[in-house]
Amino acid sequence: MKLGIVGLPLSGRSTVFTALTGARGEEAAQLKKDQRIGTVKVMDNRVNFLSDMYQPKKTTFAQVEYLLPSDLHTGDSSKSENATWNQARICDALIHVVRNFQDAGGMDPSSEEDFRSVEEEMILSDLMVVEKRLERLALDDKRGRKSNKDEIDLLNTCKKLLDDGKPIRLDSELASAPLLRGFTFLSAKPQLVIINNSDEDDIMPKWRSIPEGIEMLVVRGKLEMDIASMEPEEAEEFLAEYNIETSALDRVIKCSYETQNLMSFFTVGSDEVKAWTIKKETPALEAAGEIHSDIQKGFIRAEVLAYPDLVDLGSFNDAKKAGRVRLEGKEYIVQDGDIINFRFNV
Ligand SMILES: Nc1nc2c(ncn2[C@@H]2O[C@H](COP(=O)(O)OP(=O)(O)OP(=O)(O)O)[C@@H](O)[C@H]2O)c(=O)[nH]1
Ligand SMILES: [Mg+2]
Repeated sequence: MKLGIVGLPLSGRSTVFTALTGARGEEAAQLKKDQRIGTVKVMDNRVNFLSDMYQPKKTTFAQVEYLLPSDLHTGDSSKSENATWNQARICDALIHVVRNFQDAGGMDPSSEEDFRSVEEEMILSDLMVVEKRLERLALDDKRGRKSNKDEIDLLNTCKKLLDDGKPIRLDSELASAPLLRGFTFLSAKPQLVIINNSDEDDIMPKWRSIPEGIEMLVVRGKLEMDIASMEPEEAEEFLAEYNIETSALDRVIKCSYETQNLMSFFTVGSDEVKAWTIKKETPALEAAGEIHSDIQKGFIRAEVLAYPDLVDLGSFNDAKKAGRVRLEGKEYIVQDGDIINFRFNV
């Protein structure tokens, strides 16, 4: 899962990026020239439990990749804006950081206006893409080249929404239409808004209207960044002192799974215990393809055990004896926490 961190200048994007990647980051956040990427393990007690049980050579947690697009200074401000957005376009979802602390000049925050201005920028950027494509298709049409009527219809539906100043994600069918996937619309992406509060403040600001189709989290970015750089004992003290039950890192990951409708299933064995991330409502055949295309092609059956049943019965074999291990076919909808052994032939 790739999450792009966006927001206005000086909203605290770098601070939040460090808070999210600092503590549990693989070799801390790798610093790249144009974009900054940090990979973080998704902590999951179920994986720890399975790893204790199977004692595998390798334990693999799910991973989240954070990407902090950098402002590319091309000299032309509209071009550099585009270059920044183009980095965000390749992400599965966006984390939108909004300033809710007094800035260096003592200016009070205006979080709702800030949020809307970035939202508007994304909508305009998508509208430009739509219009350009529609023009192109009209030209093709004039030259007698047949264009895809469905694509034109979908693009016109997008245009209508965007012209009204609305993001594409409000229409979930449109947002997930396979024909539109290639356009990587910014306003179609799931969005998690991080309200970046000052250290002493953990209250959600009052907005005149709550935007539809997004999740919002209050995070004390600077505080969490400081905590992320501490040794565990010191961090614990701070978490207690500031009354933080769950770190921003864990809250953001949990929320990201929710906004994108994601869940995990597990594969187990003496070689590896591994968590896999898939969309909810994924059939077994597709889940198999996540692991390897050969397993998908040669799919026979999925041997499935629900995680709580394994915990209940103590071992896979005992669960089998108790009749809790099911044999499921291609169409079976994989459930969160399923432990799956795919049977296949190549
Ligand atoms: N009080 C307070 N200050 C913060 C917080 N988050 C960031 N800042 C300060 O705000 C300034 C900007 O933070 P950055 O994280 O660099 O913001 P940015 O969006 O990456 O900024 P640019 O990349 O420079 O556009 C810095 O001086 C931070 O120390 C916060 O939660 N509380
Ligand atoms: Mg920055």
